[in-house]
Amino acid sequence: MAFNYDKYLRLEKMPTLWCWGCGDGVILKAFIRAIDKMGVNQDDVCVVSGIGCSGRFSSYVDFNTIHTTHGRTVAYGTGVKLAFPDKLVVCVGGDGDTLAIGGNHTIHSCRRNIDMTLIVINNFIYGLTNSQTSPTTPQGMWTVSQKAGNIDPTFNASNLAIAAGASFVGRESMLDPKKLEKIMIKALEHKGFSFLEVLSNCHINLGRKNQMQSAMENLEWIDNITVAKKKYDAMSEEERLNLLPTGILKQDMEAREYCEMYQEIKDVHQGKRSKITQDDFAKKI
Ligand SMILES: Cc1ncc(C[n+]2csc(CCOP(=O)(O)OP(=O)(O)O)c2C)c(N)n1
Repeated sequence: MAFNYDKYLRLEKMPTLWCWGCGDGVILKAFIRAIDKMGVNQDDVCVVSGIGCSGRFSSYVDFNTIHTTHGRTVAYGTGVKLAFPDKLVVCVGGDGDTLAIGGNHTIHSCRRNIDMTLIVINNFIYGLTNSQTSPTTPQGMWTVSQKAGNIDPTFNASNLAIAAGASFVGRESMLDPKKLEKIMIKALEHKGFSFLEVLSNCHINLGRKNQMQSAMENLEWIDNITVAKKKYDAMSEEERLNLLPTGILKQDMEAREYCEMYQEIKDVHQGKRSKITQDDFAKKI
């Protein structure tokens, strides 16, 4: 039987505002399939997205949703999760949304290890606003804000999340929807903060202005800069240059989850337990 996407979509919002061939649609489908496979009730999911093409994500899905301000996805997501720890909270944003204006929120969410997922749709550019440089734009590429070529050093989003303490970090591209669906399930099921970077195309506002005239050429470029982690690990430093490993890059099952610690704070104030001390965190010091 054909998969019933309609069950999860706000059909009155269709067609989407995304350009023909945009990877955002592939990512949305993988997400819906992942939720369906996990068997989570739609009312138990909250999708929070910010501003940008990727920010439209929450408008199209029939879950609890918040379409919030630019860069504040994880701040809103944190509020929802603390108020409703039983809900599956999923934040979605672009590379600009989550790493530029929202960069501070992203690194502190990684640090706190609150049990929610952040899907960063990395299309290497500010798509919606027509091609400004983002923190992940490769150096040398044309952008509307750096027409002579981008000179800003590039963030490796997943490495940033690892360094900031996210307990799950994964990267996939939208080239293989099945692989994407699988890693999404892993990220969504992970207890703690899961950071999932999904590489995607923006052939309209990145590709065709950078010698990739078609969606296919933009996809080929993504294919050329990605390599499975296992292969990547076996490569020399020189071979790894400009390549991004895909797959699960980090998973720490031991890190303490924030909502559980927050409950302990509540217990202290309600006289149910003694104050939290450094000894409670002995393992982490
Ligand atoms: C406070 C604020 N600053 C700037 C903007 C303008 N703005 C809207 S979307 C966007 C960037 C979008 O890029 P990205 O987050 O990478 O998402 P994409 O559109 O590529 O999916 C910007 C700068 C805004 N809406 N609000």
